[in-house]
Amino acid sequence: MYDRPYKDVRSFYQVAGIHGLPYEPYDRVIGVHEYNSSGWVKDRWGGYCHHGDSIFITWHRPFMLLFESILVNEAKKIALQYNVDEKEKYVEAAKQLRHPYWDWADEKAIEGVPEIFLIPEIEINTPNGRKKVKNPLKSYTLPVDLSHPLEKGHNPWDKPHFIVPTSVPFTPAGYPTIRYPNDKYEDQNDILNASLSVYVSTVFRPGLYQMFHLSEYLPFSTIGTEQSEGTSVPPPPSVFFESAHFASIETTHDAFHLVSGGLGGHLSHATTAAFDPLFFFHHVNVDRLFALWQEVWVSQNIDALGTYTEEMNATIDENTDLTPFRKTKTEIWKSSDIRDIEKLGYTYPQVTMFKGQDPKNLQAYLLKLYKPDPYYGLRFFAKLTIKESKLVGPYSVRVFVNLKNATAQTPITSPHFAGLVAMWHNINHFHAINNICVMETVDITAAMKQLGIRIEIHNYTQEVNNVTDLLNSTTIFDIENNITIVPVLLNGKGISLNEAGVNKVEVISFEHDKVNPNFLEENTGQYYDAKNF
Ligand SMILES: [Cu+2]
Repeated sequence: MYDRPYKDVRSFYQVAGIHGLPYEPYDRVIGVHEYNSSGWVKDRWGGYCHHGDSIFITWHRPFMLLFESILVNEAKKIALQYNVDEKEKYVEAAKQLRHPYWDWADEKAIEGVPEIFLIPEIEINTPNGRKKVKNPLKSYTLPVDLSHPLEKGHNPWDKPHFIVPTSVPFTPAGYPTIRYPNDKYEDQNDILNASLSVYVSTVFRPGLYQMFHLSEYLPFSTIGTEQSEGTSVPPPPSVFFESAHFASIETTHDAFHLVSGGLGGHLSHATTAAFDPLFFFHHVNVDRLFALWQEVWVSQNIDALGTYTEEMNATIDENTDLTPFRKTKTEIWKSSDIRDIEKLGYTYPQVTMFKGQDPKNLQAYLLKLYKPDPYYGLRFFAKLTIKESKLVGPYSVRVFVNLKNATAQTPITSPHFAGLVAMWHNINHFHAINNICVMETVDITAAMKQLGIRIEIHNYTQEVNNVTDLLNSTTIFDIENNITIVPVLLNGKGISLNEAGVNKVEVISFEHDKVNPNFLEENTGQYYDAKNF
């Protein structure tokens, strides 16, 4: 795929270029929903990919399928080139080949990115014997310029005066994709692994743990939003309101993008992410998480995707074309076509393992697999409301517990660091003009435990305020003193809450170990305190 001419639709360049840059048609699909009639052409997102809407997760499925089918076809061709005594083995292997996933929430991920993505060279058995080759999983070298040259000093060819860019990196032809570049345009894998290790326990595992409890498609699939108070404009039709208090697959996915690319890295920006080969291992994993979630919650319910249309109008629903992915010469895949992965010709190990069993068994397995820390039971969350149009991402909003003077310089390895919200996806224009806020949560339980903060279930009857007869809401939490919110740009620079659009923080708790819990049921939660900014 790397070696094909870059204009060939089977080339890595063309397939990776579907997601964001270079904003050119793939396979001549120019899309029926091009944003050209509403007067905001200038701001429009030029890639095909969907983020921040209900088909984020379904759009990426045919994307992975396309990549995988091209990859497998290449493998089949290469297999035939081996000499007679090896050929059969390789032909069989090519038939079995599917694009692998990397589970970045597995406990092993705490040790960092697997070496196969980091080493510069690998030794493989080619049809012409054993050879050392440039490792195709470490980076992809651009055949043509990607994006446009930045200010002087910010372009890789400016080294040794290269300054890592804060915006979308410019990659000249002949330069590789990169993660956490230093001032010589070299990968900094030590920073990548150190940051990843923190994210695994603070963001990824708690995120997936929450996500596998969600029984409804919309809160599971995308970022929760609400409209700012005092806005008179009616809500845009494509926006889903009143979402979960919890992590969705998309928010957890966003955090992976931030942490894997770092400042100036391709994975950090939706416009360039798919050019890093690690992107596909990440997104096949996201697809796997989707498939597992479907097994837990949807397998018995053939109308499940109906929830797409319940909350949405005709703008985006299960019949929206997932451009540019062709199902046939004349038809484009739709979300309603890609529900059943087995019909699409693939599966995942844990899906097969639990086939035919009560979905609760699979859920229990997944909850055990991603249990963020040893403490089941009552879990505490900081829920943040962030105005989406304030600042173009990527940036993160960090949450610290009991560290009032925490700043952007406070290391995320601090025991006070609870987790973060990744503001990754591009500003959705509908959201911008309608003052849409995203609601995201950070699980602060592990940090509280580590700091010795009492988290056992309180005997609330003891804590009713004698005067008001109400529960004493500050029994555990006094947000002013206990919770510090620190927004940080990719370059490590701190910004104010106002600049980052942070409007509000609330602290809530839920019990996770109730039988068949559904976090969306209001009455399962305990509300402690809120602070507006
Ligand atoms: Cu992604």
